[in-house]
Amino acid sequence: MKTALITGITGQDGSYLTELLLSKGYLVHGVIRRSSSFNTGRLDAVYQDPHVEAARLCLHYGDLSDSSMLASLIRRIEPQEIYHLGAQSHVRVSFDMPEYTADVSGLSCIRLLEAIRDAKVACRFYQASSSEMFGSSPPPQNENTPFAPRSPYAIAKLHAYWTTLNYREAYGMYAVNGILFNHESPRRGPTFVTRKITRAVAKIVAGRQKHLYLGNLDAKRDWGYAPDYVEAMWLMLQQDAPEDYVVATGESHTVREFLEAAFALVNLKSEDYVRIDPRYYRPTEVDSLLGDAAKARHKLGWAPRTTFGELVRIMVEADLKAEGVLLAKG
Ligand code: NAP
Ligand code: G4F
Repeated sequence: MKTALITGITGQDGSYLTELLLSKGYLVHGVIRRSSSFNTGRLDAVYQDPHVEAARLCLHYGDLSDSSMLASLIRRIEPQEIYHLGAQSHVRVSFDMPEYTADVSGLSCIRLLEAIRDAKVACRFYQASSSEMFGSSPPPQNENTPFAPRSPYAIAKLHAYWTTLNYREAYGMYAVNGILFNHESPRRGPTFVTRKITRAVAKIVAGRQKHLYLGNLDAKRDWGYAPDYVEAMWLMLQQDAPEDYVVATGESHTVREFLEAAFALVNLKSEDYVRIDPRYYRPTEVDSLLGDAAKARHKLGWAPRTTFGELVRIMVEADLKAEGVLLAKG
């Protein structure tokens, strides 16, 4: 049985990756933050009572700012694979908390890589890098596109990106960057734009919300489906040699297009409900992301399985269900 450690296990990607690894027979360890309320909701479907001897999901309290905790955990569980998904992952929030973001989304990568070196374990390492690092570089973006970061979040992620590459070159470690473009799902955090839209659609239909306040509707994103993307993460750690990969759909849409598609599913017009609130503008915006995932397709055999239209429908339907409303078929 292989052992994996996931940071950010309670997040969107962490929960889907946990399901994937458990289905492949892994023993999965995850780092969770101590919180005054439960933060394991996304893991409910796979949660296992730690008192059961054969439990294959083990959760450990910790924080990405705490090197000694991370190091002792790695020494104790000796994972063969580490998926470093934990981060302060909200771009707009990174302008409000730049130092914290640099620490948790940037320096945490060094903490983990140093812990692996120190423990002398043969461990493969995945760094959750981001298309946000491409910033103002014009689309399409691939592994050779220059980085031009536009947010403290992107700068933090670049620190981690270069650290991963440096540890691979300097110490011969199997350490890779997955440069993932935006990926969404019904488990997406509610303050990211897609989920904010689909939740609002459902609440408007249910009569519980009147308006939806948004920022820049002209930004373009390459949106995929999170369960498809965690498969690419796993594939990256199963190769003969460590390399970095872009993961994307190769299709780009504006926020306005996502908005119109979501409202159209319930036969409403977005302009009747949407209001623009400048508080959601960013001091510097990433205007256009469109990924070229040819390398992942050829070398990993990976391809997205879910279209833009299917993604919008999956998310709207899930939020309608949560509000107790069913969407008519067709
Ligand atoms: P997410 O839903 O925001 O999850 C982030 C995870 O990190 C959560 O489990 C969170 O714990 C944990 N975390 C945050 N601060 C922490 C800290 N100080 N110590 C320990 N854990 C901490 O993010 P996601 O969408 O799953 O994304 C996963 C990773 O991929 C992130 O690194 C993100 O930056 C990166 N990424 C995401 C996308 C995307 O489109 N989703 C694209 C490219 C890269 P709580 O649950 O307690 O908050
Ligand atoms: O959904 P968003 O907040 O995602 P963003 O900034 O692209 O970042 C996400 O994808 C990155 C990959 O490129 C990840 F690394 C990162 O962790 C995160 O998962 O915003 C998407 C677009 C932006 O252009 C934003 O300005 O939507 C625009 N937007 C318009 N109104 C809004 C809103 N974004 C948010 N969050 N909230 C709004 O009201």
